[in-house]
Amino acid sequence: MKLLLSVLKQVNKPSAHGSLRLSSCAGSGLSPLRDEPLILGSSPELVGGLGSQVEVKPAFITEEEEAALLRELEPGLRKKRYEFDHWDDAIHGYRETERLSWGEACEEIFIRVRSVAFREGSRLLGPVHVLDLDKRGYIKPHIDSVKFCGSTIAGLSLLSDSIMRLVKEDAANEWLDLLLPRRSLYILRDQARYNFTHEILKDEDSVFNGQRVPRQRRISVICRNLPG
Ligand SMILES: O=C(O)CCC(=O)C(=O)O
Repeated sequence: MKLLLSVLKQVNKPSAHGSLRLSSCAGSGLSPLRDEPLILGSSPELVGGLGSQVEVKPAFITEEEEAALLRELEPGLRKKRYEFDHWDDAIHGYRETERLSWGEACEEIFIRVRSVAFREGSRLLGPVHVLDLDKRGYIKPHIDSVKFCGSTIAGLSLLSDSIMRLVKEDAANEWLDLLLPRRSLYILRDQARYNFTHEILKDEDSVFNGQRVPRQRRISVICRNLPG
């Protein structure tokens, strides 16, 4: 993980004012937030300007597909301990693994992820990265290594809703908050991936548009392409 992530800086919680409705949360675990916007930003210009470089697709996988992914992942993850102690890590309270081959049900999911997230001909990083965040875990602001990862990051969120925050690297007042419902897919591309830090908020900071979004244990399953 250290190879992929380099922590740039901690940022203070920004004050909210811009918003954009992207799509509905139907099928997620977030019934109180159904039909609320999934992406908020510091200004409508920023949200509009990033356009398709930031996407959240709610209910991208079904409950059955989530269960199929968990069946494949849980036995391996259970053998590892959550790591809390490394003060300089980009992630706090996590365990992780990588997986190259999947059973048929899961492979179908990845075919769908690849077809919506990556440009045709894009060379993908072989193994899928799996990050298991404890309820107390969180991911600090960072930009993924440009040496190892290409222009696109696409992640499925299992087990919990969460909030991903993007903050412009050279202008902390420019930010987006993404509400990631359980079983959604998020995609970060190009500028959003290179010029903004991204982070997953800790449970106590997990508030979206004034509404508390409790963070449980969360597993993310992340696909990336190769640089160049
Ligand atoms: O857990 C997530 O979805 C985000 C992971 C992340 O920040 C990363 O892999 O760079």
